[in-house]
Amino acid sequence: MLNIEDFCEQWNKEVQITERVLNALTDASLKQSITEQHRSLGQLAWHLVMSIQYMSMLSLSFEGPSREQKIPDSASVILDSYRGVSRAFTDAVKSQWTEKDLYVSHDIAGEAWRNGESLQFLIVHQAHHRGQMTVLMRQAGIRIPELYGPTYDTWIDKGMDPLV
Ligand code: NI
Repeated sequence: MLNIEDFCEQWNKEVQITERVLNALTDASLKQSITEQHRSLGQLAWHLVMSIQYMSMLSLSFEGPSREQKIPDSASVILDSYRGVSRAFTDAVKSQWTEKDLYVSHDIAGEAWRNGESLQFLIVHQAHHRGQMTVLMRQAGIRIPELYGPTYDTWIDKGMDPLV
């Protein structure tokens, strides 16, 4: 990421997609997992909230849930937390950084990462976990909203045969 405006534009689109996914969750669905050893839908959803909060490691100051906070068992609480932390983070990037800050490095898990790389990682990492979530959502019998295009459910809505 070489430009704060470009990041915010892309990030805001990604946030909207994530909000659609989180908005589709039900409280009962949060327990859905492939096996008990794997992360549940609720754990993955909360991981997306906390991965934004983790960006405070990049010398950004913004409000978000504490790491000690228990994972909420309410889908609407997770959505509200996501909305709050994603907006606070975006405001912090816009108001606390200039383009030069994108080249500043921070130690992330023992490696030096430029902030621009961390922003790119945030987007890709979120998309990765969102993909995992949609599989669990399907298993939980939830309608899948449109992410990057139609899903099985929205093809049906449009009176089309879902593509295979
Ligand atoms: Ni992760």
